[in-house]
Amino acid sequence: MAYDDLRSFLKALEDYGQLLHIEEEVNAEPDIAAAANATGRIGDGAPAISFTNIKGFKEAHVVMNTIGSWKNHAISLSLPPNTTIRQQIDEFIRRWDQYPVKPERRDNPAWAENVVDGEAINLFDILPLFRLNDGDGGFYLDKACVVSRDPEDPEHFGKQNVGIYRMEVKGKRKLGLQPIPMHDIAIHLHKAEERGDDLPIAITLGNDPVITLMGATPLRYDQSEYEMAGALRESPYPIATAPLTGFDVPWGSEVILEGVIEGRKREIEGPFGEFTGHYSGGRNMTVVRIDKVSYRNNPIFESLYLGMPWTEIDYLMGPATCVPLYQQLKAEFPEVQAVNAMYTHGLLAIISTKKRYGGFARAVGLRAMTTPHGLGYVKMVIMVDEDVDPFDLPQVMWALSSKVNPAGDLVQLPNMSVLELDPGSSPAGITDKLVIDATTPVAPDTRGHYSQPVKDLPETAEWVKKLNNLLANRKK
Ligand SMILES: [Mn+2]
Repeated sequence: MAYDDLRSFLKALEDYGQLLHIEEEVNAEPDIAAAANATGRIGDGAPAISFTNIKGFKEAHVVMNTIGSWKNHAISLSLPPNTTIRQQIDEFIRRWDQYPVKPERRDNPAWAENVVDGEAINLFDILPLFRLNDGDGGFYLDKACVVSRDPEDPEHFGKQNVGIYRMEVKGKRKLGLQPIPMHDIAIHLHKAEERGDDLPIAITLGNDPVITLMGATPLRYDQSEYEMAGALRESPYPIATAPLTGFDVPWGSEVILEGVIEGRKREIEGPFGEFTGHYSGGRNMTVVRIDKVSYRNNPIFESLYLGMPWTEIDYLMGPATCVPLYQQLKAEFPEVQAVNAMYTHGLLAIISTKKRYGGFARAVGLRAMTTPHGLGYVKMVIMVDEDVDPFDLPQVMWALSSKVNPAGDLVQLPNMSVLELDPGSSPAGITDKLVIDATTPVAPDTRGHYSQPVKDLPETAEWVKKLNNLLANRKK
């Protein structure tokens, strides 16, 4: 069953025993972030955590790590909690093919219960803010969806974008926002600024998990995140009209902030501990002015801890990165079998493919770098044969160790694009990229002497079953 809001998702997590209530009184800093950080250190079944007893805060309710384990990721897709990673990705791919599913417009969103306008806005009153890492330059909103439209084509539903961008709360109604140039919001902002305009935005906080996953998924520019959310949750996605901007926002959000990115204005933002496991420094970023806030009574504040992998963001972005890369490659190269881009948001990707002819795998690796996500992320690709599972890292290591001769298997491309947050890039945003071809050469590439592969014996599968049965039934 699909979740229409954060609260129904929390209920499902609770029912599966995947929501832990922290009842003792905690300090907003550092306890909330430290506890969320700890969920990434207690194994793959980590729960979401909920705080309602926070020293100095009145009626605050903060939830962390809602998607931060494979169990919770499965529940976010309405799958049984023990669904394997590979099954979750296969199901994600299957549902993706149902795109587009038209959204359902609903009236009377709960977030319309309270409204504050203009000078009366004080985000510090409405949001229980706290810092995440001890070197952060301020309070961050890092799990909110930001909705914007193409200023040259504002009625185009698909070009309306829903994305997650980090935002620093800098004043009562002032934010800093990082628009990564490869992301859709940067295209909208660029068009607005060319016209000398501000870019209106609607920021939605406290959302159902599927729109959060979609906000982190690199769709094509004109593909609608709401129509993909409908496909992914297997029912029309509920949207409502935001009162100030008229944008389409989730019907089930806890809080809606509306305002503008002020055109041609930049101020220092950061530092902030990032998904790369490194801080970004303070950099010039855009400035947001909030003009209207709408929120539910006693809104639940949702945030996400990130830092040294793995943390919630790695689970959130893992399948959401693998699946679009797979779908976009598969559309042109049906030989592609699987894509594992779960490491550091796809800065590294492992791709298995059949080969049409010599050099083919290297060509597929290059293409991955020019997909919408690849432009800003895919810095290294490991290409493996069709019988190697990219999700099985020992198999990948076998391919790397036995199939690679650097003399012909490395393709290094100088001075390519990557997001500035990549700590190795120099200058920031420019890096060499590398394809490592760990596939077996095929004609006319006749390098090496791979002879005949040693395959599992034909009877092995039968023996796997037999041994498993014997083990399951043996006397303790
Ligand atoms: Mn988009």
